[in-house]
Amino acid sequence: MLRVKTASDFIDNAFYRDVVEGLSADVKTLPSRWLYDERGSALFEEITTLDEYYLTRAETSILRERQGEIADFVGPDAILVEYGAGAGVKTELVLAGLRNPRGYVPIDIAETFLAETSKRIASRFPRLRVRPIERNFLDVFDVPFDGVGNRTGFFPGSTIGNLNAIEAQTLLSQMGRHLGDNGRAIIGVDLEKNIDTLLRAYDDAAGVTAAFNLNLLERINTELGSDFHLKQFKHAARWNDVERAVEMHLVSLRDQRVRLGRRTFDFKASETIHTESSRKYTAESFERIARAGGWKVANAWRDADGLFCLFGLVRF
Ligand code: AVJ
Repeated sequence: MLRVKTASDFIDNAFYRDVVEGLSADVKTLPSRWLYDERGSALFEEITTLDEYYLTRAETSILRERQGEIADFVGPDAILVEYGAGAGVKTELVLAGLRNPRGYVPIDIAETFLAETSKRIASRFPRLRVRPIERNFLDVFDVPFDGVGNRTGFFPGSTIGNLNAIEAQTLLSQMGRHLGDNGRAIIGVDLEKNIDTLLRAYDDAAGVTAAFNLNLLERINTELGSDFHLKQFKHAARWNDVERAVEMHLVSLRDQRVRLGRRTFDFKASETIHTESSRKYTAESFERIARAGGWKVANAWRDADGLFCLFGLVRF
């Protein structure tokens, strides 16, 4: 059946609602979480292997080099609660260092991904009780206590950088409730550094990050039936000095009109859609955020080049 899709086809579709709201605003934005469809997730995995994208390498090197110290910080018989289930080796590096870990609670909105992660971890650590929770970790929910053991929250990957100050504080407070008064947390944070290095990490020479960003328009075309001309937009990475964040934008290359069902969205030449902010912290600025969320910094583990930091937090 060939007909133009109308709002009623998508009225209860969260993606549709976010796209309409984001593109109707004076300053156009799209929430970064929609970057991660199947192709977007595959492109992000490719980004983590790029020379310019130092974050994953730096964080993994800290987890390897400080495995023993991190295990001491977490303590024996721990339950590890991960915010956003881990795809790679990071979770395994933490768990492998721990003495007698009791439980692993991955929290993620992506059902299949969560199931895969749970299965993989359970098979590598047969004595571990794995209890996945299918939620967006920004929602308010409980982590039911399940067996003994002090709890440690794990939030790697600089994902906290995608949250604004209020969201970060809200998540850290929620982690406090989940993890209890003896709870600990290990948070992966990308550090402020020279702007060229930061911008290169988000605008690589091979164009993988550009493809990752533009895939969002492709996704809107295929899933919502819009008519974005991908050639008429280009990827840009920009430093926002006030927010202390690298921003990804999609820049309109000319005046143009895009159709989405019966709606149209007008773009001026060089007008942008802001698709992601990756905030960068200093030890001081992160400490402030942590405090506001009810935590204090007990440890700060950096890689040899001082690019990235894993903060070990305890409750106030
Ligand atoms: C996975 C969200 C932390 O912000 O650095 C990589 C995503 N965006 N290149 C980041 C991303 C562009 C990444 N996070």
